[in-house]
Amino acid sequence: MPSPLADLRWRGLIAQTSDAAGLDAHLTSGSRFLYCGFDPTADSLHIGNLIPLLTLRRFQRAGHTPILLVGGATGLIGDPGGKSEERPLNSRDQVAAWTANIRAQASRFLDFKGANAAKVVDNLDWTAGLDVTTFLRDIGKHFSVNAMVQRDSIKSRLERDDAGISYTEFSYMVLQAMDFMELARRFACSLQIGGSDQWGNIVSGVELIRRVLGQDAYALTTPLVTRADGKKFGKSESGAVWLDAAKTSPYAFYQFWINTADADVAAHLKRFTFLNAGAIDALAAAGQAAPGAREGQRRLAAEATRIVHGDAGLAAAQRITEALFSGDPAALTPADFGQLRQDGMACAIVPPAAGLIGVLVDAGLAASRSAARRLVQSGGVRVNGRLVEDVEHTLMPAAALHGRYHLIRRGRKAWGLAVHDAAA
Ligand code: 545
Repeated sequence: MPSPLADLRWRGLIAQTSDAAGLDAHLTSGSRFLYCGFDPTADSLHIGNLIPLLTLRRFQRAGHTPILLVGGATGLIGDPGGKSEERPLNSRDQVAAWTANIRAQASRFLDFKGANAAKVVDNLDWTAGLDVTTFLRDIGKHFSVNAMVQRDSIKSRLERDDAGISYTEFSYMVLQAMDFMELARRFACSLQIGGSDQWGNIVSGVELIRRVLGQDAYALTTPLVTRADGKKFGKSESGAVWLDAAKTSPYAFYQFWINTADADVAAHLKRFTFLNAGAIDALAAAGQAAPGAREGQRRLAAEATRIVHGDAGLAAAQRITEALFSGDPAALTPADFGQLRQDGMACAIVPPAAGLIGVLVDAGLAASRSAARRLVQSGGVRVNGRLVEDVEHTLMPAAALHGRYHLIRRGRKAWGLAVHDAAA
């Protein structure tokens, strides 16, 4: 079998591997099982989790079998890695609910059909029934506390005077190591991947498997995504970029990628799309020749939005983008207007025959009625794409899109929505 590692390396997706040559030989000599874990510490995954998810998919495309692990047990504990302080415990009900979300959301990225169909497991399945003396005797005995305190995630907390670490979080890596061994037993799973913050946890599992099962297992981490300007990747003006459409609309998601700096486009295309080297090199060349055209950004946005929100989500994002660019919202669906409201477009709920002047003030598009009048008289206001210069103009349901929506444009860049309440 061809090795997937060369492609991953070219894409900039390998931070560290244990035994690179051994792993390469292992992956080229047969179809293997690999896994990546996701703890239910929030109700949705975000853009940072996309890299390991897509990497699982890349391995699957190369003929290996991905296992998605949801941390129904580890989510009850909390990974101390990367956290400067102890995490608050979430309730069992909360963790169970989030586990269901994460399982459904992450599953969409994998293929559950065919010879190497993906699997989903929950570590609560083998942890819930484990009694404490068995755990301490069979698992704990293989861990040296002397070695554990040298791991970054724990060392950094021990070195601080103001924050320590509980025995609960200290034990976290033992649970993750036990998972890897359990999956090695069940499926002969031999590779665990994760972001570079997971290195210590993954290597603990590799060592446990060697000691207890006498088998080789491998670790591979992906780098944390950086931006050319050194700013933190994955934040938009309104905060984290989530994969859940109810938290970050497909339009907002698409715009996040459209706003990628020229210097980052090629690297993002490699990491966040399945486009091949030829296609990415061509887009990079096009970007050099005509930077203003932003062809790479548009392709990146289209590919990433399709991967996360499907064809319909991408079509909606492009429809809304085009409507706001041209000023003509005629093609927008009621759900598209819902996305604009969700994304925080200024919105006023209005009765039938609402006067435009008052609406401009209510939607925050004018500071006062007299300012609103001047705006309208000077030709600065369009309603559903049409110039309105009459200060007496009223917004009627009959003229609204879908009987409810008036998209108001002030000048070139400011937008607002007037919506006739469905109940009215
Ligand atoms: C648990 C049990 C295992 C194997 C792994 C785990 C989880 C792991 C961890 N991973 C992170 C995570 O974030 C929350 C996501 C859902 C809201 O904490 N100990 O669960 C992230 N991970 C993806 C990448 C990561 C990592 O899910 O590995 O590096 C982010 O890119 O932080 O047996």
